[in-house]
Amino acid sequence: MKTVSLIEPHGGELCELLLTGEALDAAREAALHYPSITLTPRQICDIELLLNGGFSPLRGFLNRADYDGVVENMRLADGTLWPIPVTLDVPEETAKKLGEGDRVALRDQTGLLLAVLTVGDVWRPDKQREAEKVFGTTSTGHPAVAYLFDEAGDYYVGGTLEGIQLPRHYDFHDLRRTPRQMRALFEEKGWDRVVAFQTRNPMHRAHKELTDRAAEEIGGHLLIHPVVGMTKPGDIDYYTRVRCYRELLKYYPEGRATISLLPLAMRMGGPREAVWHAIIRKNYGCTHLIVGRDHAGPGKDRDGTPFYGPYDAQELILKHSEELGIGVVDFKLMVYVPSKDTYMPIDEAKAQGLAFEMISGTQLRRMLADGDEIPAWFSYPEVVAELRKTHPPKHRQGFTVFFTGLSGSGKSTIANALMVKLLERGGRPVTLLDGDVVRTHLSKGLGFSKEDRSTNVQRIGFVASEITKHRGIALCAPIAPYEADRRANRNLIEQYGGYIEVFVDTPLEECEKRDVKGLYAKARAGIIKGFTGIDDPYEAPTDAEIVLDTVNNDAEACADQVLHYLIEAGYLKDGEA
Ligand code: PPS
Repeated sequence: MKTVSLIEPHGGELCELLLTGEALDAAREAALHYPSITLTPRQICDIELLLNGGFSPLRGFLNRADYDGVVENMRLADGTLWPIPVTLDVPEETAKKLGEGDRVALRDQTGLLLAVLTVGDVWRPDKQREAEKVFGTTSTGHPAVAYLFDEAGDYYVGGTLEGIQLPRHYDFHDLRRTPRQMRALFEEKGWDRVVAFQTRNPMHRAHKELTDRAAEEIGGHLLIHPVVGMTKPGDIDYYTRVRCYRELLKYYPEGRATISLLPLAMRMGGPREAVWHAIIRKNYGCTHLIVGRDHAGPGKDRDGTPFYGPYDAQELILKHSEELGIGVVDFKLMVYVPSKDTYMPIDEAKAQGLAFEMISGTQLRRMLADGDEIPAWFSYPEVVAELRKTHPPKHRQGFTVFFTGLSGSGKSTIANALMVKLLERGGRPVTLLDGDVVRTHLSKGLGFSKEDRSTNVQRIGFVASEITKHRGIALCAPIAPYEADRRANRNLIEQYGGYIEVFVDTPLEECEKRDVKGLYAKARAGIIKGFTGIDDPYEAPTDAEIVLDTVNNDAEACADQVLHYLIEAGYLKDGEA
């Protein structure tokens, strides 16, 4: 570990933007007459840090000159180092109504007034340039670039803020400290040197060891400062993480460490984000920040290329640490050395020719899903117990079996057969969302246009995702002719449990021959228009988990094939549901 120390205890000037007293009452009153903008979840995170001083020295959302400077060379117009554009993005119709000097009420999604914005510049940014310069890529495999291109409004509104109140939180009150409260706590405890640990993942023994070492190294204390605003999609939810951190905290020597939650919306911007993290931590009164391998990196692009080099973030932050006025504690990956029953940096273990072990986040998830024992050297029993509560083994998770295929392919019959087989086994509740039946309630009134079919299929997906989240079994059997809808459902459901797509691959001729409902005859006669397979498309799945052949196998055999898959894949345990 190498440290660079430039100590200025308890941060620099704090730029809090919250009004008080009569000014607050007057602003509240006046805001009744201003137009409103409802902030997005990410903007709410940003405004919290603007108002509470976490983003000092910013006094609002960036105006154009500041934005250009930040994008081009990481500096505000006055030359101050600032690496990430903090902008208020809005759709064109909102932007068109705004001009310099206008005042706007900024509200959360429930209508709560958070701040008044005095508009400065309104402009259409060059998003390609922003992505390229700030994140070093225009690939939407990068979450912040995907957000910028697909979700952010096309215009930015800059301006200064007068804060009315901070966004409301109903959770973990005792752990949510503002920069001012954090500084006050350090002062009260007499902690002059505090190293912050940034994290968006659960912490285990390796993290405990390295943070302990970092505090020792600076001769000070530790702030565990996890991000609970927005992190990388797919991360472990912060409620679980915070319960884990609380348990871990008990393992530090008395009085060495504390924890506070940071409502930051991460951009996963690697090197630039590391510099941002340093500024924020300094505002929170920390004197040092731990910066590790691939700090705030989004991992790899879709083609497997990493977005940033593993030590790019360390390099950039070290280059600027003097100007930032915060020390940097860099660390290498910590690994477990069984022969010494201890943790040490990987390069030390290698240099000494020692065998070592480690478990990656992905491996840990797999071990939890398989119900495997987590070794004691890796984590603490209380932390593992918390993780197991929200990440039960596969056979305790919910799942969705999504049948797709032409009308008359046999979806409903097989799904029904599977349902009774699951009910026979018992254990978990089973819901069948059959195409025909769903159209009598959930999707009543929808027709068979492309839009209506999408709505229907995605409604089914939404209900299935809720069932899966609550650890039940959802069996769905619509035609679901479009790949995009099936993919959307898969993405949604996989967040909560299993998604198994079953392509009931019955050829059109066979479906037409069966024609149980006489609909193919009507479609051929032109009585029904837009019938799937006749004059409406069916996009056959290419990535289904199971493909069923109903010509050579009866419904029961097909249901057994699915059941067998569910057991093999671990969703069902032999002998129980
Ligand atoms: S979709 O495309 O997924 O929304 O279709 P779905 O909700 O499964 O409804 C299919 C059932 O509706 C009957 N039906 C039609 N199917 C396809 N195309 C057209 N135009 C159509 N009109 C009515 C048909 O009976 C389907 O039932 P299944 O059980 O699939 O045979």
